[in-house]
Amino acid sequence: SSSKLPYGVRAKNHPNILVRKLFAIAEAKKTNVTVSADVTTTKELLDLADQLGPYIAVLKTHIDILSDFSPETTTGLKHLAQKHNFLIFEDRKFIDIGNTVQKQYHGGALRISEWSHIINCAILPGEGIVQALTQTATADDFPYGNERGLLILAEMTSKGSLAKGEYTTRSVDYARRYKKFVMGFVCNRALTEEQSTETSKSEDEDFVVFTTGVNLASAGDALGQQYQTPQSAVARGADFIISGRGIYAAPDPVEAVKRYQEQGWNAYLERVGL
Ligand code: S5P
Repeated sequence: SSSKLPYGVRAKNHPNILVRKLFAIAEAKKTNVTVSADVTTTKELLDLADQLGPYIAVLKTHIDILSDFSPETTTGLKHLAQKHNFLIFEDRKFIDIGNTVQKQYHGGALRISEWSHIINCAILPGEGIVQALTQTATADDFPYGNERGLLILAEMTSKGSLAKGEYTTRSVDYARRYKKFVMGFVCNRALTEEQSTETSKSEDEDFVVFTTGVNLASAGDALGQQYQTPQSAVARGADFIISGRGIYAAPDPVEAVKRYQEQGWNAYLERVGL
C-alpha cells in the first residue's frame, strides 16, 4: 500500500497538486509534524508559528478560539507559511447541510478558503457535505484552485467516539467519490483496505492520513482525550502526526517540536524501510 512508499515517490505520482506540495515539504524539511497551535491570542499564534515553522510541515489552527481575531491574524499566518514553507490547516470540522457549509468555508467572517490550504469535515450530514465543499472548491470561479484540500474526519481520538464502523466506512466511500478535493482523512490508522459494497479501492488511490492525539509525555487528559506516541501513530499508518499540548505547552516548545520531528521522521523511515 502507499504507506510503504517514501513521500518523494508519492509526491511525484500524486494527481492532487496540494498533496504533491505537502509531500515535497515533508521531504525537504524532513518532518511529518503538524502542530496544533491551540492558543488564544494572535500574538501567541504568530510567535508559535514563527518559532516552530522550520520544524513542521503543517500548522493546524482553531481560528475561532482566538480572542482577538482580525485580518492581521490571517495575513500574519499566510506570511509565516511562506517564510517557513508550511501549509495551514484550519480544523473547522464542518458539519452541516451543503448550502450552509459552502458559506462557512468560502466568504463569511473568517474567510477560511482564502488562507487555509487544508480543511476538514465530519460526514454526519451524509454525502452532501463532501459534495458541497467539493463543488465550491472546484468551481471555475474559485480563486484558489489547486491549492486547497479536504480531509474527512473518519475517526476520533476521544473516549467513546461514535466515529467508527459504518461512519468510518462511509468516510472512505465519500473520499473515493470526491477525490478531486478530498486528499485524505483525520483518523487513527491507515484506512486503505476499508471496503464497502459501494466502492472499492482503485489502483492509483493514495489518501493522506493525519493522526491526532499524539503526545510523548501523557496518556490522555481529564476530558477524554487519548494519546499515543509518534512512533505508534506512524506505525499504524499516520503520514502526518498532529500534536498540540505536547508541543506548545512544553517548557520549551522548540526543543519539544524537534523531538516530535525526530521521532516522527525515524518512525517514517522505519515504515518505508529506508
Ligand atoms: O479525533 C480528533 C480529531 C482532532 S482534529 N482528536 C483531536 O484531538 N483533534 C484535534 O487535535 C483537537 O481539536 C485539538 O486541536 C488537537 C489535539 O490537541 P492536543 O493538545 O490534545 O494534542
